[in-house]
Amino acid sequence: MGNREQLPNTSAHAELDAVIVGAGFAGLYMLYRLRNLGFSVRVFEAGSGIGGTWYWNRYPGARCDVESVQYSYQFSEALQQEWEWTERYATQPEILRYANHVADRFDLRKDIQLNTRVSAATFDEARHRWTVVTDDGKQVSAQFCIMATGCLSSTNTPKFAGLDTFRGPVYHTGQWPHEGVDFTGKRVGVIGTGSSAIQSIPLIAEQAQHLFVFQRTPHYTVPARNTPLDEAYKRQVKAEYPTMRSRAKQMFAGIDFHLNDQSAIQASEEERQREYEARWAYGGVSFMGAFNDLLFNEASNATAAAFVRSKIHETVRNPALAEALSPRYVIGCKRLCVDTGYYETFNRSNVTLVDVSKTPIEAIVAEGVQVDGKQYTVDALVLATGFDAMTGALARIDIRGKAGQPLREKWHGGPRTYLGLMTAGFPNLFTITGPGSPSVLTNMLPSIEQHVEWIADCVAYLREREIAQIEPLQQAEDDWVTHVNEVAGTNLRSTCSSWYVGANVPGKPRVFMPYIGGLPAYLEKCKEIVAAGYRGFLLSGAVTSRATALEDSR
Ligand code: NA7
Repeated sequence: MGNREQLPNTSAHAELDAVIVGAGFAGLYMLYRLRNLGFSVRVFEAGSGIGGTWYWNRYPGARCDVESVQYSYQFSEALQQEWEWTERYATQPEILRYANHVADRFDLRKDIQLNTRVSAATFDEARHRWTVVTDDGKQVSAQFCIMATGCLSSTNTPKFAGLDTFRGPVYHTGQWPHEGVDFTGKRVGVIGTGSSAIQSIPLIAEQAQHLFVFQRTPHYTVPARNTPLDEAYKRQVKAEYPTMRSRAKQMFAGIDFHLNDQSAIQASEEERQREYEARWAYGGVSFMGAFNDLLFNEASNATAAAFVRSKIHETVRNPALAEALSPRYVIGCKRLCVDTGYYETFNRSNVTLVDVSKTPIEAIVAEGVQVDGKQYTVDALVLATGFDAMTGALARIDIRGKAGQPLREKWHGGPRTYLGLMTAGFPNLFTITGPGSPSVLTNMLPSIEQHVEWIADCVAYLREREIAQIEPLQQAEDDWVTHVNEVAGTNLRSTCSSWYVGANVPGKPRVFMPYIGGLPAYLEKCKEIVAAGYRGFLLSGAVTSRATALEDSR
């Protein structure tokens, strides 16, 4: 099961309890929860397989930069006991195998329709239901429409003049060919130096005859120190999973790591150096936990930034090149990258860094890339140019709420939500890890699980009381948006041009999209609101007829 031909229920008359858009980690778990509640559910997935991010991002070196034992579901103890992670940071193929294992283990595929992109969703006010239209022209009706569309799923391809005249293949890291790409003997150009570029560049450089890296802004990256997981460690983690997971929930980013609760500027130069060296040697994003004020105090942040720059200069032999690779802005402002051999790669004789910060890429021509009147001849181009983050996937769907209002219009000046879960005027529409929730600032898996569980509890609550719809009150949403913006203003992360603020997509309104108040505060807020009878939400309408169960219509 799983492709659209084999699911007979996609007829013009299909009546479901819920439609879920996307079969990544959010969609899979949402399906599991709703099915357990006895809801009739259909998942639509644009890809020809499940796994979301991990289905699309198959570029060389793609792996998670949260440790595997933490970047995994915790809803099933049996699942976490039986699954064996092999490396500290799992590769894309391993994570995709895990997603497929979950789908099989919980028999999820029978309700997932692959190769089907949702093109529109319109709220029918009289019936309190969503009409969801797919790209094959079919439609279904569902009481609830749940967007599990991902935060980084709509790729960003800058409008380079002449891109379509390039004579060779062009690959986007976020839409990598399934059969892989062999760059042996090729001259390759990589545009971008974010996380996807930083992971793929060392491996492309090993294959290519010559690699040109077009860098607009250097990114900070710390070594991963990836390693195979030994049996003793795996046994220990499995024995302690519940404790580790609950510790993680107390952490700002939902990741269990040691935060040194000391200010960087109050520490001595020697203490700072010792702490940064220890974290650099340990590897990974816990580098930012070296001191408690790195993202709140510019002077503290500057000490961490200077330390990383010193490491770049130690690693890269050519001082001018090291300087060109050294960022000069707040560390952690753009998402901190985690690498294996990135800076070392620039010591290779077959790698050239092309600085496009002051003289942007003029054009792509048939033979390559033109910068500042100079042509860089390449046989293949890799666009590591990122995503229209957080709102891009939703904006691609023509979503219309009450009175036919388009979501794109409502969010014209930036996304507006209550808790990142719902938006006023669009009843019964949920966004898993939507803008206004901690989402991308946290370990995505626990954040996904929390949203899925919140939504499942909410729809069960409505069903028990035969209530037809829920939507945020305008005031509650306005207050939440104000709070999200206020908190963003206290954090150094909002101070630079990153995809968190939409700066990578020309014309996108500059708004800090995720909620930066930290996971513990957010979890508390969500709980409180439910305990107060869904404070800030309007629950209305009586259910007249229950949707026909999917099983009945087969
Ligand atoms: P990112 O982090 O958004 O990186 C995209 C890169 O592409 C970044 O270096 C951009 O430079 C560069 N870029 C974008 N447009 C252009 C143009 N027009 N010219 C030159 N360079 C350009 O995307 P990733 O896929 O690497 O990572 C996204 C997230 O996925 C990552 O944070 C992890 O959470 C996983 P800029 O910095 O904007 O100057």
